[in-house]
Amino acid sequence: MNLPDADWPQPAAALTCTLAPARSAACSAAGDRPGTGRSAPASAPASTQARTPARRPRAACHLPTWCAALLLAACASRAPQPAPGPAQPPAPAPAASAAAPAEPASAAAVQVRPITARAAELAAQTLPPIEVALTPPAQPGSVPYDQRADVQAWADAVAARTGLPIEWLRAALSEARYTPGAAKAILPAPAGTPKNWAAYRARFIEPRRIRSGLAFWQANEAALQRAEQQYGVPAEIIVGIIGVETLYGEHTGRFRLVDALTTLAFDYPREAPRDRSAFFRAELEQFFLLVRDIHANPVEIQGSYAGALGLPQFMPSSWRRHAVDFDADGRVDLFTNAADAIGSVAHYLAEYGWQRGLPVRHAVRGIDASPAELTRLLGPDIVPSFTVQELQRSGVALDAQAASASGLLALVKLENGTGAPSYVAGTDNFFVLTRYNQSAMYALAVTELGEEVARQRNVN
Ligand SMILES: [Ca+2]
Repeated sequence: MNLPDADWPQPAAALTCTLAPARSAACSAAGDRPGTGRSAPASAPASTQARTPARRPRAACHLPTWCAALLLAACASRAPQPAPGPAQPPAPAPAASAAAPAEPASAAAVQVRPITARAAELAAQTLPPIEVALTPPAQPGSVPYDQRADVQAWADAVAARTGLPIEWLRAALSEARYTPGAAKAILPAPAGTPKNWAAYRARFIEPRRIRSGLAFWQANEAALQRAEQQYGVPAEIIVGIIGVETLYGEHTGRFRLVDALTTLAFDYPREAPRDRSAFFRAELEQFFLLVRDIHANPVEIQGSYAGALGLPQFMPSSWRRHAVDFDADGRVDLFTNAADAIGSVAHYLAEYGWQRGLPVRHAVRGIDASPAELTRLLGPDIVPSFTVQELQRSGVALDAQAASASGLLALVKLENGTGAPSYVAGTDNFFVLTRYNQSAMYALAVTELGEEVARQRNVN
């Protein structure tokens, strides 16, 4: 989503900062820049530490011509705003945080229900990624990105589509470094690695995260309450999401976004089972538009290996599309502003069809179904497809609360390694949670973390 006009800087004063490389004091405008004042998480895993390569001297911001070009471009885009770029991409989750890697999407070949229709509608509003014939060097990183023909062609197309000055794009790409850690982290777990809900749950529903959740809730009670009133999303769901994503801002990622996204956009690992580089090229485009929107320096923004940002780990497209200025201070800041993060999470879920008052899931007390029947029930995966009565007739015993449920349910299976699997009956709101991170385990973990924080909050 585009920021309102009020978020644009006054002419000249702050514009040049958008172009300034990190160490180019000549063009570093004074003023606040979201993303730069955020405290670096001290306890981030070593594997996520950002590289800080020596940078070549750059002439970028000492060139008044293209500094002026951006000024013109920015002014031109005040009214009307430039055409919105692609927003939420269709397949990948917006919050692919290092803390909670997404599970692969499961096939759900069932009829499209209203809730999924809304998700599809949002996806259909996106612009397709700009396609280029990739010509990566044999050794990733051996040729600077700004000197690669494929990257140059992409930058030209982005400039033409968005109005971003080509000189600025080239300068930013000249700063981008191939990041092996991002290329490695994006790979799925080795084939044959059993999923384990119990282990996954234990990572997130644990004393430290619960304590932080209690403190976060206490400190942000008013914003959480307002978000619940405005968007219908319970405080505990928002608390669960921000807790699982970043431990309430402690682990927001230490990859330079321009490095991680450029790496995945143009040097997506060849050994990956699926090439998602087009998705990351779209996100890189959105990232450059975002730093323009928030007047940030592209080389100073840090996030996850997959390009997720801030307290809620929004991808750049999600930030631009769904983030809100929830404390009405005139700018959207998901890096340091908890109220903006809270409102943005709630707005995101509301946009994807969150239903006020609908539980996330019902407990499955037991299943007495033939293997064939169980396979049929699991076919739609996370997509709510069965009435309560249908599930009960098929031998699925649900909790008493489910008897009064009117919507459709999904029988969701969670593997427990070599142990017996767990099952829950997911509602439309369970499905909405998977629009944040396409993983049933993720949806259940945020739900249970939030519930546990709420329970302890009521006890204490
Ligand atoms: Ca704000």
